[in-house]
Amino acid sequence: MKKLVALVLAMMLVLGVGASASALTVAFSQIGQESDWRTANTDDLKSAITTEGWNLVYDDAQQKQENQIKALRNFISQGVDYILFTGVVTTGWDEVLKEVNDSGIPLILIDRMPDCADKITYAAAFGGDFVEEGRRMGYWAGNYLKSVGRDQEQINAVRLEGTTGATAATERTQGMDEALKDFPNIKIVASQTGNFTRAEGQAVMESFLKSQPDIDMLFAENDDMALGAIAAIKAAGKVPGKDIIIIGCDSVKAAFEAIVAGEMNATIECTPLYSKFVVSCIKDLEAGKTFGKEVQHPEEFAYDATGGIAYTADGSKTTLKAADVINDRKY
Ligand code: GYE
Repeated sequence: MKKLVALVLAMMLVLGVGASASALTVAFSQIGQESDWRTANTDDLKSAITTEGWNLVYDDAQQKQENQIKALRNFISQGVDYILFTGVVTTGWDEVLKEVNDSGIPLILIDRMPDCADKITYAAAFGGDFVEEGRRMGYWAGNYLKSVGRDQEQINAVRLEGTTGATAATERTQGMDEALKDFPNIKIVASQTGNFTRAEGQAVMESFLKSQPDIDMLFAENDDMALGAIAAIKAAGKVPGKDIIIIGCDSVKAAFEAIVAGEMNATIECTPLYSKFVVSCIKDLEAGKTFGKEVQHPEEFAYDATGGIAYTADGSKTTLKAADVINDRKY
């Protein structure tokens, strides 16, 4: 009898029959924890993966590319089933992503795309359209000024850029510069990185307020930097949202609160919620479906105090009122 039990157990081991035999292992190399957007993105993906009953291997790189490279190599040696990846910067991924390809582990790109994307193989890609988000920041600003009769006035704007070398920063800058060509009264007089964090947004805004005597507008490439800047503006004795028009990006709940309080003027949406795309993508891949190489962008909106301000080049999309959506925003 004992022999029989041992034999059955051995066969189960060989066949991989057991509690977690069918559970997938999904690894996720995350950038860090710099913003409310990032926290929401991490929580959303982590909880969706575990809710599916899949095993999660998570790594927080603390904003360091070398940590992400190490994490990816660990994922390969652990033989995980899927790798989710977003890169802190755009360049320098060629070698390690080729290693991922050589391992045969399907790679799913999310959020920030690496510049070697056309040279590697990946199963699918989901991310924001950062150039378009930058354009929307510019169009909202120009159209808002028109709506309050200030389109002939010279407007001095400062800009808080995101992490240097990150697609979310360089592409938002690019889109904004493109849109602002249509509004020659808005001039960017200073532009510097605030690393997508509140603390650095505040510190850089403090230095802008000292070096620029007359700031009318602030473009912050994420809401966290806008919120940091609001503290700096108040400390300098100015009224955020009135003396200085503030446009952020992401549309996190804290930005809606600032808009409702009259301290911020608009936020262009960039959703952090990728789990619904990623989970169904993995299920489809398991069922043998394939996806193209194009990045799939979720539908996104823009929000301000009044609603009704056009934020696209063709004027076809207009803002929603932050006060109307604030209670539904979970992050
Ligand atoms: O806008 C910012 C975050 O890559 C889209 O990273 C993301 C950006 C987001 O830190 O808040």
